[in-house]
Amino acid sequence: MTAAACNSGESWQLDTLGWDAEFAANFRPYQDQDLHPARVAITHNYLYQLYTPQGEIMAELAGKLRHQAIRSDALPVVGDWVAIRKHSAEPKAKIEALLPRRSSFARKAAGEPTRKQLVAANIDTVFLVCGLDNDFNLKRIERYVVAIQTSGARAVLVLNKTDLCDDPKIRQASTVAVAPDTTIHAITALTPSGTEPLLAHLTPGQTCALIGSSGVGKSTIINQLLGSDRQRTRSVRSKDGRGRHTTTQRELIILPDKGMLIDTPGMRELQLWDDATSINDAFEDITRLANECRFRDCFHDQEPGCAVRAAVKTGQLLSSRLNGYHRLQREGHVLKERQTELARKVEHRRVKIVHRTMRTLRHNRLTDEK
Ligand SMILES: Nc1nc2c(ncn2[C@@H]2O[C@H](COP(=O)(O)OP(=O)(O)OP(=O)(O)O)[C@@H](O)[C@H]2O)c(=O)[nH]1
Ligand SMILES: [Mg+2]
Ligand SMILES: [Zn+2]
Repeated sequence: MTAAACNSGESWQLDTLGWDAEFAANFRPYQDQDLHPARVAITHNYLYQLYTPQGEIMAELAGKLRHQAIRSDALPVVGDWVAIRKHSAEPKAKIEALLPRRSSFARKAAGEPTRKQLVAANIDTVFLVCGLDNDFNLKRIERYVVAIQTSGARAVLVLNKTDLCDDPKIRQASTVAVAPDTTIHAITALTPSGTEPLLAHLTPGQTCALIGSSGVGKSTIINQLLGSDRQRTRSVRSKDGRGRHTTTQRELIILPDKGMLIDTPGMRELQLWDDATSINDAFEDITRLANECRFRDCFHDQEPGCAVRAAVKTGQLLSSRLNGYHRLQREGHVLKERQTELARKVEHRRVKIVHRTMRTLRHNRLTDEK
């Protein structure tokens, strides 16, 4: 083991790393194979930095997992639990298996709208960090909250930089309409007391990821909660207030006695991955009202007997909320159509290759027979 241990001399109890009865039950078959559990802290191109009760170690994928790597969700991501084999003679451990995920956060891969990219796994809470300066955007907040709820994690909205905003209370109130049932904190990360309200969401064994645009203060918040300048931070650009993409890798950070935080690089644009079902989950208020619509497949648009539009009329439901629902529904449909089109193209190409191979084989056989 000592040979596999890397830089940090620290070691952690499994439950400090978030291990519980459910993960233990899923791990049982691997225990019999003399494998050990570990949690992914950082991934670097098929090389993984792991937290284990024996300390921090480096690991690579075993052949079996490498072969599954064409399926993007078969690869470990930050926050994943894995089963490893370690030989004291080897500098690196081998990741033999990936444990089932409790939650996972996906987005459409940058520049490739039809490919899903997993961002992190086994997250309990996501701090969605938004700046109360130029970054503030209600539509984006609504979209992110849906994506977080879809992932299986709890969303907490953090409106940062209250010191740069004249009316943080008004802005906070306006976010309630697009993110009902979500805890919202308006804070400043510049002082330790500013980030104190966030501590309520951090408990030992719990994992909390911070996401949001570049420059909103994710790493500053983490440093403040840690009480040390562990993460690099950089001022926003003076000409437009945008961030400089300072954090470049996702990383699981242990806060002694307070759980774990995942710092992430600022995302330019997070786009929804999931289908209409998850949108319905995120718009539970509308789904509940929809039970009373005359038609089961009501779009809450022009249909007669629509209980959702009736609720907008009486003021029970905000019309902006229904508009948001319609917008996200449309987006979900567009994505689905694109995915179907891509699947059709892939199948078409496969059939063509099969035909061509058969033709070549037949041709070769005929030439041989001559
Ligand atoms: N005025 C003010 N500035 C803040 C606050 N929080 C963070 N900042 C500043 O905002 C800048 C960007 O902060 P970072 O923590 O690097 O932002 P980030 O979200 O980690 O950005 P990326 O790593 O690029 O995604 C830094 O100069 C911070 O000092 C705040 O509450 N008020
Ligand atoms: Mg950062
Ligand atoms: Zn309806």
